[in-house]
Amino acid sequence: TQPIFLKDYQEPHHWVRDVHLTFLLAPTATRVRSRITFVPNPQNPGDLELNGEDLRLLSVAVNGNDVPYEVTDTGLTIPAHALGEGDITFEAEVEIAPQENTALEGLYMSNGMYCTQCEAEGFRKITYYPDRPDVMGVFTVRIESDLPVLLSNGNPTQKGAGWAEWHDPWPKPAYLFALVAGDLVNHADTFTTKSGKAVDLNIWVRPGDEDKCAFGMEALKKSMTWDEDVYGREYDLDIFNIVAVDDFNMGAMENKGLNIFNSSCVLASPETSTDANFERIEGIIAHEYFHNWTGNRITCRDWFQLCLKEGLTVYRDQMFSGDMRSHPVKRIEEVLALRARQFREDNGPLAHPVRPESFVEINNFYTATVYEKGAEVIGMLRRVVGDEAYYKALDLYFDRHDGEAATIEDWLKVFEDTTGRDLAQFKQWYSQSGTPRLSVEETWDDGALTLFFSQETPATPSQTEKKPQVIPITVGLIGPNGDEVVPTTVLEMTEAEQSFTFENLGARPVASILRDFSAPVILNRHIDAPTRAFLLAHDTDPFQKWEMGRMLARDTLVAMIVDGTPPAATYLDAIRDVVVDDDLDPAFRALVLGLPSEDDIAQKLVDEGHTPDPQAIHDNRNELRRIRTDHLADILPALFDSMKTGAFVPDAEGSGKRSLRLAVLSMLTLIDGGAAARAAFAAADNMTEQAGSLRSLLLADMGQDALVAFEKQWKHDRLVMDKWFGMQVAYASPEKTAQIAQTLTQHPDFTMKNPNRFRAVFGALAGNHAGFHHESGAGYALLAKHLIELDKLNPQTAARMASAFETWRRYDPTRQDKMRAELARIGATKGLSRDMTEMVTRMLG
Ligand code: BAL
Ligand code: ZN
Repeated sequence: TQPIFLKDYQEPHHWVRDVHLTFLLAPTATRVRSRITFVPNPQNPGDLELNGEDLRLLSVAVNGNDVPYEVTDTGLTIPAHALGEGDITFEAEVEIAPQENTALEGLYMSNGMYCTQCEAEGFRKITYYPDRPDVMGVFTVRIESDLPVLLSNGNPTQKGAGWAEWHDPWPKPAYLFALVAGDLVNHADTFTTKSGKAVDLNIWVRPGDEDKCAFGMEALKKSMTWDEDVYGREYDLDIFNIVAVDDFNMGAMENKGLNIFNSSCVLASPETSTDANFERIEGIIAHEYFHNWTGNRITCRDWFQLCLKEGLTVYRDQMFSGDMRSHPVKRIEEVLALRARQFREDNGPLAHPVRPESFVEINNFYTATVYEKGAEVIGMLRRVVGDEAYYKALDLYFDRHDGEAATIEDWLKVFEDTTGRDLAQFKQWYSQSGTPRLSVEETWDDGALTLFFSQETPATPSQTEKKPQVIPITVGLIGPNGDEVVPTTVLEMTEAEQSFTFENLGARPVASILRDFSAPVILNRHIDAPTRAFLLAHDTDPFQKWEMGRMLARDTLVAMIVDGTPPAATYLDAIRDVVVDDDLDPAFRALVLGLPSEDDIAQKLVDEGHTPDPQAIHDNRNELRRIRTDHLADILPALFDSMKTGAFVPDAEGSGKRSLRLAVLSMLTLIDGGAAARAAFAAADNMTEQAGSLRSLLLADMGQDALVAFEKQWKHDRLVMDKWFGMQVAYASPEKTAQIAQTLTQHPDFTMKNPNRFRAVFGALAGNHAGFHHESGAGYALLAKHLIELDKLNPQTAARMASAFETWRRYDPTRQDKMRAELARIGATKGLSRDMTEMVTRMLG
C-alpha cells in the first residue's frame, strides 16, 4: 500500500513488439499461453519485469530455454543477465479461475459468459505482462471453447469448431485487451466510412435481449458519423463489436474494436427504459466509440495522465449529446452533475488534481474530478484559444501523437504550437485541486460599468497554497428594458484580483456573468432577488436564465432553514412566469422547476458558516414544494394534460415534454390525494411515465400498491428491477430509509455479486440525504456493514461507494462521531483491500 508518484515515472526496461495469446477456456481452470516478443529499451536497460497477480504459473521460457526467474505476489522478474542480446521471445503458461473472480477485474464469468475488464490493471490477472499503458503491442489471440461466440480485439482471422482467432493490427496497451465467449445473439448492421470502408457492426446480447439493441445501434452509427464530420476521425478496423454484460463494475469499456458494456448502459426499450436511460446510453455509446481515437490510437503514458483520455472523451461526448439533443438543456444537466459530484469531491478529503500526483490504487481515481472537471478544463481551453485554434490543435494532436502514449505536456504543447500562447499558467488547472471561489462586485460611473473580480481557491488535502488560475469569464449585459446591450464576451482573468470595464453604455445594465458556465468555479455574487428575477425573465443565455431560478430557490431555502423566512412572492411569481411560458422548451421549464438537492443545500449552508441539519433541510424543502404547488395549483392540471406525448420517441422533444409533465405530476400529487399519479401509473405505456408516476407516489408516501404492481409486472427483468430496488430507498422518508434498504437486502433477488443491484440499493441509500444522515445513525451503520462485506468480493465497487462518507466533516459533532466511527470500523477490518484502505485513510486523513 505504498503510494506511487508521477515524478518517479521511468520508461520500462523492455518494449513489446507482438503478443500471441491462446486461451483454453474453463470456468475454474482456464489455461493462458503467451508468446511475447520483447525489445530491450536502450534508454533504460534492466531486468525483464512483468506484472502478475493470482496466477498459477505452469511454465516459463526465454528464447526456448529455461531461465532463472523470481515470482512474487505481484509479478515475475527475469534477471538481465539471463536475457541474452537483442529481442527476446518470452513464453509462459498460466492457469486462472474466471468462475471464482468476483472482483470483476481480469477474466471473469457472468451468467455463463466469459468476459474481461482490464483497465486499469486487470490484465496482470490474466497473464504475466508489463501491465502499463506505455507498453504497446500487436495482439493475436486464439480462443478455444465450446461456446458459440468467441470474440477478441481487432479483426477475425480464422475460426473452426470450438476455436476462433483474432488479430488486432493496432499496437495497444494491455488495458485495452478484451475477450468475450458466450451463448450470445447479435443485432447486426453496417457502416461505410467517409473514405468508403465497410465496417460490420454488432451488438451482442443474451438471447431475449435482442429487441433492446436498436437504439444503441443508431447511437453508434450517429457517433461514427459525428466523429468523421466534427473531428475528421474515421474508424480503423473491419468490425466493431459491442457486448452487453450484466455484471460489470463500470458503465462501459473502450477495448479496441470490442467495447464491453454494462447491460444497463446499452439495452433500451420504451417499456423498460426511461428518457434519462436513453440519453445516458446514447452518451456512453458515443463516449466509448470516441475513445477509439482519444484513448486507443493515442493513449496515456501512465495512469497519472488518465484525464488526457477521459477529460477529452467526456468533452467530446458532451459536444455530441448537445448536437443530438439540446445544447442548453445538456449544459444545465452537465453543471448539475458537476456540482453534485465534482464540487462535492473537491470540497472534501478526497479532493485531488485533475492530474493526480500520487496514488495507491488507480481504480480510486476514476473520479468526477478526472472525468468531469477534466472535460471542463478542455472547454475552458477551447474558450481561451477560440474554436478555430481548438480544431487546429486537435488535428496536430492526432497527427503528432497517433500510435503514442502521451502526456498532458504533449497535449498542451499542441495548443501552444498552434496558437503561440504560453499555457504555463493554464496548466495549473491540471495540478491544483479545489474549486476556485470567484467573487464579483460592480460599480457604475457615467456610462461605464466596471466588474471587479477576485479569485481564491480554498486549501485542499496536501495543497495549502493556491495560485491564481486562468479563468475565462463570459459576460453579457442586459439593458433595463430587457434587451441585450452587450453580447457574450469572454473576459480572461489571470490575476488574484482583476477588473474589466464596459464603456459607452446609455443606462445602467444588468450583468449576466459566467454564461454557459464558462469555468468550473463557485461564483459569489450578491444581487437581490428582483435582479435575479429580472435575469430569469430576460437573460438571452439559457444557462444563466436557469441559474437565476436556481439561485432564487436556493436562497429561498436557505432563508427558510436559517431564520424561518417564508418564500417571497418574487420567487414564486418568477417561477410561475417561466412555467406558463409556452415559448420556452418544456425541458428547460422542467429544469427551472427542479429544486436544489438536499446535499447541495447542506453544502451551501456550510459555505455560509452554518451546520446543516439534514432533517430540517428535508422538511423545509418539502415545505417549499408544498408552497410552490399551492401557488401554481390553478395551472397544474391543464399543464399536465398539455404535455402528454403520443407514441414514445426517446428524442429531446418527447423527453422534454415528459419531464415537465412528470414534474407537474409530482406537484399535483401533493394536492389531489394521488389520483392523477395513480391514473398515470395505471395507464403508462412507457417506463418514463411508469417510473415517474411511481416516484410521485413514493415521495408522497402513497406508493405501496404501485410498488407491488410494479414488482409483479417486472420480476423477470433485472434492469427494471434495479429501478424497483432503488426507487423505494431513494424516495423513502428519512426515518424509514435505512429500514427499507435493510429489508431489501433480504429480498430473494438481492445479491452482493451484481454491482448494479448493490448500487441500486446502497447508491440510493447514500443519495437519500436525510435518510442516510438520519440522527439514529442507522444509515451509516448499514452502509458500512455492507461495504465491509462487498470489499471481500469486489474491492473496486466497494471502495467507490465508500465516498458516501466523504462529507462527514460538514455535520454536527454527533453525526461526525458516528460517521467517523463507521469509517474507522471499515478501516480496522482484517484483510481490507488496498482500494478500500486508501479511501478510508484519505477520508479520515
Ligand atoms: N475507460 C474506462 C471507462 C470509460 O471511461 O470509458
Ligand atoms: Zn472514458
